[in-house]
Amino acid sequence: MIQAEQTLQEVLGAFDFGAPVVGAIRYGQGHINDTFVVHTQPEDRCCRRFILQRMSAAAFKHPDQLMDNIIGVTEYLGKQILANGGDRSREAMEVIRPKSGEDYYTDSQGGAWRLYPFVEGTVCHQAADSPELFAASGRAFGRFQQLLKDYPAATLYETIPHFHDTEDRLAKFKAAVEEDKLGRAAECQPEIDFVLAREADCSVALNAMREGKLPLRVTHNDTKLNNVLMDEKSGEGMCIIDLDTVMPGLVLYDFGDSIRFGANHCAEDETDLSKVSLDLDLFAAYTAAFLEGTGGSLSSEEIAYLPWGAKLMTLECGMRFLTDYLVGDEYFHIAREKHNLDRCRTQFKLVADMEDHWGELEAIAAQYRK
Ligand code: ADP
Ligand code: GN1
Ligand code: MG
Repeated sequence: MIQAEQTLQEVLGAFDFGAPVVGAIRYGQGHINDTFVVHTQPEDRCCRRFILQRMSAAAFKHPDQLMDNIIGVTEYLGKQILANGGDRSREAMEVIRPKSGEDYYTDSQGGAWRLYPFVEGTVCHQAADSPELFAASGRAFGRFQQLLKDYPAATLYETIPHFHDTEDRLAKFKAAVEEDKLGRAAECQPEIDFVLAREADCSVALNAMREGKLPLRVTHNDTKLNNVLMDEKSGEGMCIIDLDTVMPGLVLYDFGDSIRFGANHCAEDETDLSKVSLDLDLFAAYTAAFLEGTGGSLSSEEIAYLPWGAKLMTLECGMRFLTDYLVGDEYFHIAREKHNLDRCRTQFKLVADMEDHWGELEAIAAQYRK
């Protein structure tokens, strides 16, 4: 795939920004899409900003279906927010169509691009510096799921098939180890063994779902702290972004992915593993807030499985980073050699830490069981 910058001028011409564009630069710390902030200069007021994204071709094979989902979900959320007396322009994403009137623009190289207004007056955090901040993100993700509880799930395309199917992720991981096409497996043997020792864990949530203990809901599936914009004044969660993976899923995916990313004091790619550990206070704060956000709608069984959500999302993500390292870094953006291996190692350190504190995690969740 050619650099997004090479078609940027063409793409800027495909949208009506309502004022001259004065700049467009790379933005944010997402691992998947190519994100740019576009600055425009209207004559009569101050600069207006937009988020322009080239959707990842490695991740999303059907941008038309992806955009269909996003337009459906953002319009639905917009109506609910208006009905609740909220501020539609700040609390929900909004797709701005290209001049052609289609849902997104396809550039001359085949890249698929979309445009959103920049949600102003918000902050995007890369780490949870306090339990209050982390709790605010939990309330927002819990509320997001509540708002979508009656969304017609059957209309949603599966944008990435088997996204949180941990058994499938395990099978793909094993295939990558087997093929070892770049000869990288030998240096990752401890990490490979770590996964193989936890094969049975990969089926825990799926078995519970198959046994009818856990229902499918409409979930976000990528609930990292940097996928919620916080109001810069109140500190509360303002707008949930990165809706690429809104699909039917288990509630524990959304809970677990937030814990994976946010309940420790290190970046996902920290190389000093002695610094990486699960913060139980952050775990407790998020649990309380997420459940508050869901408005008490989770079953006792779903609450009981929340610690499994944390462990499985972390194990699965580590496995995904490792798989990508083994196949040659095709999926996640990397900024240095072995970046995906470094990321994998932090995830497995967190998994081990969760196992060491398993009783405490279960006790925290148990407080909220009915
Ligand atoms: P990726 O899938 O690559 O993570 P995201 O959609 O999460 O892409 O966007 C990457 C980053 O861009 C976000 O973490 C956030 O900082 C910023 N961002 C995305 N959409 C908006 C928006 N509408 N307003 C302000 N910032 C945004
Ligand atoms: C990706 O898109 P982004 O950067 O918010 C990935 C998640 C991973 C995460 C790891 C569509 O999230 O599944 O958990 O990286 N998103 C997709 O940081 O694969
Ligand atoms: Mg993101």
